[in-house]
Amino acid sequence: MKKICVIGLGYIGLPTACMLAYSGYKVIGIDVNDYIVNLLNSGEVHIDEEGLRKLFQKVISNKAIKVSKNVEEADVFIIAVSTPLNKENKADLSYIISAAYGIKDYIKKGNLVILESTSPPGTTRNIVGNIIEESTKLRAGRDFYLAYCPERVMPGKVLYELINNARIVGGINKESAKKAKEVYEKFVEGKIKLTTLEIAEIVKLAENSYRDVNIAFSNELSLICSDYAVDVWDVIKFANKHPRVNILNPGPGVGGHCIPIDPLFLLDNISRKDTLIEKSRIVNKSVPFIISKKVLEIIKDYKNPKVTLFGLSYKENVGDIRESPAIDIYNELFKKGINVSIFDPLVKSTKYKIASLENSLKNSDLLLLLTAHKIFKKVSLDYISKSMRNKNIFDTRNFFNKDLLKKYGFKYYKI
Ligand code: SAJ
Repeated sequence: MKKICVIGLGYIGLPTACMLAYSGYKVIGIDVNDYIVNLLNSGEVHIDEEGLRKLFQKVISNKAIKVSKNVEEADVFIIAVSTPLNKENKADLSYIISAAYGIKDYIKKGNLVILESTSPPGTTRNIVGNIIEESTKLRAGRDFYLAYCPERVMPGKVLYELINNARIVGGINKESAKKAKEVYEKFVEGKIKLTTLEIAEIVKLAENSYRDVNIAFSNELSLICSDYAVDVWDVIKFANKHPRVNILNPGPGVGGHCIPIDPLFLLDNISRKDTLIEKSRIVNKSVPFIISKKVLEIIKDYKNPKVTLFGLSYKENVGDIRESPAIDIYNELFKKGINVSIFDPLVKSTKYKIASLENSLKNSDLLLLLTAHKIFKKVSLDYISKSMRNKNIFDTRNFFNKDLLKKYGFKYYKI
């Protein structure tokens, strides 16, 4: 039985470690964070993802996984640490660098090292490979295998997508890619495609940049339509009848840990300026401020206005608030002295105050819907209309039914 050491037990590392343990590998999960290690060792998980808690409890109770702060010898090392942005909007590779230094003393001839963290092109070879080569006598591709295997899973559907999505595996040589494929094929049912390190790194970044650029198009289209006083959702609905057109949804901005960040990683080492990718980032980043301006316009005649935000998370049906555009909107309105109340039952721990439904709506002048959580459908319009001081709804996700809102006397704004 192979032993796999997974470094980093976050959004990707933990589910991956669990799936590997469930498929029969002996897994050691490593994290530097005491809180996470202690929590996991008490049988609880720190990530809210469907099915994850149950799966983790199964694999920890049958000892298929062990959680620790200390790296051990293993056959395979998977690095799944986070790669945040630094102040210059460049990739902060410090966690990857520490992980590579952390495993170097445990790597033996014939081991396989896989990087999963989203990183700028060249990171696997030039950072992970070089650190191990320089501090051991081993050569990547000759003495140990080196591969890059990005995750492509969607928060909210992580376990399902870990099993069913196609995967791309890049190797420093063919043998390395093949060895990495053997690890994943124990639980991945999607196709596993083999390629080089750099292609696999760019593929991951290209996918998320593609999405960012396409969402920027939708957001720009919504601003154009607003100048023409035309409903962008109707435009999109009709345009998408064309067999080769598939316009995405405009919204309050683009959040999450991946899409707002990965395009910047793709541009990390290039000299070209004024790229479409960079401009799309600018469009998507500007949207929360445009929405905030419109909110201020709607409530300008009210005395001590109160705004209710429905949704703080970056997208529907998850509690994840990383890079959420709702936070920019909250901060912007708060700075202007507006009384802002947030209702988001999916967000569990945050420094932002999450109100009850009742308190969030009481005496409110505007309900601003930022996230299309299914759970919001359960809140009756009758209740909303009776709780608010002024019946205004601003819908950034095309969530409400316009005709129904009219019946209850709401003034309806949407992007
Ligand atoms: N959004 C829109 N309009 C849309 C679609 C999304 O405004 O039509 C917004 C969402 O509300 C959200 C943001 O974009 O704020 C990102 O959401 P998402 O659902 O597009 O993506 P993520 O960040 O949850 O997951 C993405 C996925 N990548 C792609 O679809 C190309 C996922 O497959 C990746 O694994 C993940 O990034 C990642 O970890 O990189």
